[in-house]
Amino acid sequence: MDDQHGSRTRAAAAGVAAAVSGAGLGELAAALFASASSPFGTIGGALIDLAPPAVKDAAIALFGTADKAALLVLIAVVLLAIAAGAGLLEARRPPLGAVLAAALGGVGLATAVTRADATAMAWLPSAVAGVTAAWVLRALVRIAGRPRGHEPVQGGIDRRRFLVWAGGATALGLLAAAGAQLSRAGAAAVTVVRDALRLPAPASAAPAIPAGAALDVPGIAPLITPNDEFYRIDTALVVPQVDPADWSLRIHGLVEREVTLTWDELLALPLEESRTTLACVSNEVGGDLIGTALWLGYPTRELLARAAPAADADMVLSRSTDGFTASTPLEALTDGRDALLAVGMNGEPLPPEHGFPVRMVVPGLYGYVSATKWVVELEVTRFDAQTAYWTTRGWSERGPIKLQSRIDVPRRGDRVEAGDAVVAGVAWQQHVGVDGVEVQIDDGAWRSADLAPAISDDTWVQWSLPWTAEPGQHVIRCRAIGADGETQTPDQAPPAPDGATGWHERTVTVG
Ligand SMILES: Nc1nc2c(c(=O)[nH]1)N[C@H]1C(S)=C(S)[C@@H](COP(=O)(O)O)O[C@H]1N2
Ligand SMILES: [Mo]
Repeated sequence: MDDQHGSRTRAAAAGVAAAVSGAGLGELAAALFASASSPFGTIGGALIDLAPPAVKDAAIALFGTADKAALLVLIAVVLLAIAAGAGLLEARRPPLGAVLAAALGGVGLATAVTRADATAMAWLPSAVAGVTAAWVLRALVRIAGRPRGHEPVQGGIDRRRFLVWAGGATALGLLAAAGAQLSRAGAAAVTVVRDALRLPAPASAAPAIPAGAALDVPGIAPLITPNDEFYRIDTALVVPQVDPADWSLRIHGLVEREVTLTWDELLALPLEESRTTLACVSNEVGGDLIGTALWLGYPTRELLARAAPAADADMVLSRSTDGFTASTPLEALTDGRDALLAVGMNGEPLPPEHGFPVRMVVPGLYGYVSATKWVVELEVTRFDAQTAYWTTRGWSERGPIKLQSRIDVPRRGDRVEAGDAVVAGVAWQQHVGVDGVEVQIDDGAWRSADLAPAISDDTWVQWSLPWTAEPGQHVIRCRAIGADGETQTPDQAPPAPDGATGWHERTVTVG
């Protein structure tokens, strides 16, 4: 019994060692020859694309912007479980385990070559990973000896020999993965290029922020969100590395003239600056998937005018280098709002994870239908002809931002002292604007909060209200009034399919 147990453990260990060596060598091959086609990254990316929308929404809700780290861990756990299973299978029915390992490599290979950003060598890393894993698995299981039927193996197994080989294969894999990491860091040429970049001064600077727009209330979200605090949402497991020297934007489809724009051509254009609040459709009521930045870029309206869209076009499908797409109403890109092909964020080139070198920013629309990062293509088309990434996964094809408000202060879990206190937060409905915010404490009357001057209708606005806090538990809720007269609805809706609604409520204890 013990022996059989031992041989099973060895078979599973052989599977894990084979997987680690295959994955490690595959990652090294990717780092050296095809950086976008890391087996881990492609299989993970495929899992993200295949995962039911509900799973993705749950991941975002559970882990927020840490969803990537959580996903990487999950993929690693799943792959290790499959690897252990392949080891057991190989011990029982050789060469089925090795075939399974090779097949996984095959899946990685197929995914890698069909991804939007595939290069000529995209097949190589997964092929290396699959062949290595299959070969190592066969060799290790042979060394481990295999149980015949249900008979325990009698003697003959050199445990030390197995340990040495399995350990060696694992160490080799880990070393290769470390080498891949080093080589990636060295090849982070794009980061070096970005660090050395000086963006041109804007031809048209953003107006000054009105005095008093930023309230002096500790704990309120800063009016302008620093880049390193800006929420990040995308489907890219590995941040795409786009060298501006290789970047170009192609505008095509229902246009009179196709237009291609290079990085140097883009920077030579008169760039404009504007402040816009970006918001994610997955943001729950009270959530923090929202932020405001100073963007620098070229107006999409000017750009599209060069291409001259056909009269029957009503949508622009923007495409990222990694294949993500967003469907934006043509009107929103041409109607005069500050819709930008952006290169700068808060005075710096876009950070890599926010779309370096070029992304879209469109006031008034959720990010998933407008804010394509690492953008390389604008296809002028029609809503009835094309669908975007999230639309095929159950989200609405259009995503105008809904009227919302949020309580920032008191923060959750804050101890509020009895006496003079303050309630404060932000409210937004980009490109419509906010006219007021009302606050209700417990079942009291709705009171108008003090609204700070807005930067523009395209940004969130801060609000505050003095409050004489009496000891005990209190429920604070807020609602915004839009510049079009609409009062924020109390009806609760989840983020899917077109944005959450409802009032933000916070329970606080005073005293
Ligand atoms: N290439 C690419 N661009 C993308 C996405 C993506 O998954 N891939 N996600 C969009 C979504 S859903 C949002 S909310 C915004 C978020 O932009 P940020 O990460 O810079 O805050 O990017 C948009 N642009
Ligand atoms: Mo989003």
